[in-house]
Amino acid sequence: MSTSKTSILNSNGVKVIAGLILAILLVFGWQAANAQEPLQPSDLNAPVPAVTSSAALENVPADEAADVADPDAVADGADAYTPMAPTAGKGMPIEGAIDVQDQYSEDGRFAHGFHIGLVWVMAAISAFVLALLVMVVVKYNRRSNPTPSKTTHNTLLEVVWMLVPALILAVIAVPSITLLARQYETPPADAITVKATGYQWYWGYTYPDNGGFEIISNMMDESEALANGEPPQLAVDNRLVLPVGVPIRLQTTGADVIHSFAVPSLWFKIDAVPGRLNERLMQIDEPGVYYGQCSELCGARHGYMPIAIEALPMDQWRAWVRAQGGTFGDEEAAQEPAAAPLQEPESAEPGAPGAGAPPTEDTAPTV
Ligand SMILES: [Cu+2]
Repeated sequence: MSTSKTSILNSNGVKVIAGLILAILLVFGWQAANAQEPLQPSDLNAPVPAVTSSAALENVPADEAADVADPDAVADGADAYTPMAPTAGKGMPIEGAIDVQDQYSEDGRFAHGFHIGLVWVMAAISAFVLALLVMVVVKYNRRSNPTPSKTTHNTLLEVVWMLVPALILAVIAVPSITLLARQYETPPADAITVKATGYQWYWGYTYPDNGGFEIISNMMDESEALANGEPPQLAVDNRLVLPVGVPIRLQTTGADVIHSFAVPSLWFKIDAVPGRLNERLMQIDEPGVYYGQCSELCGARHGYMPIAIEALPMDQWRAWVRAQGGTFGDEEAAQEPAAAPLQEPESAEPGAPGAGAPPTEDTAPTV
């Protein structure tokens, strides 16, 4: 009786394992197919943004809007700045997406590539182990292999299964430690400093290099966000406006409790801790709107203090700073009256019309 029970278990076991393999392959295949598909604007839950209050930006794809906007138009006047319309699927989560968000910083692209590579390594190892498992189940079950071998050791095999995983880990360690080091890279001395302060429950952005003005950023109402063509619960009333293509020293601190400043599409996350100033280098590749959220449980409205970064070309960013009443260190220096060039007085030339009479015995200095 026990024999028949075992053989039933065996044949059922094979079926169960075959079913599992099929299921895993299907899930993997579906994920791989999805990962390859380019993100479509229609994938996005939020409506495609078309509403802006600026005539210049209307009917222009948002990724071109920054180029089309006339820099002179925003050069002076506090009311000239118009918040950029976000691009669907850029810098924001997409419904149904399974990969990390598309990256718009150098570190982000490096990390994304590493992530994809790791997924393939994991998939290969999983498939290999699964294949071994299936082989054992099929080849060495009681029916196909009634008299099992009594082998207990195999030196070569044991060395190989120690060395190969160790080598794989050593290879993975190289990009892994590189990424870690890149994330801790100190901003260069000429980086633009911006400080993000976490409050319960909103963000404040200070520009110490530009006169120290502060922008207070609160979450936008859902209806207002949707009317603006922005993703609800991510849109804010006042964005953190930053220049593209230059290093930014982003400092964080907490005014009350620990918050965390995180923007997935820029591969950026750093805690904002009361009594402590953290800083990290941020560099944004291209103009756009990039959304993030507080990523440290900080109280009742933790989920309602989103981050929205608007990255602008340098001249437009400078115009925005001026519109906020900000200043620039280099401009203050330029406004100082130029000092007259130093030159020898005319009288220094012997025999020149302005030169005095040469010293005589009476006028010559005595030692
Ligand atoms: Cu928070």
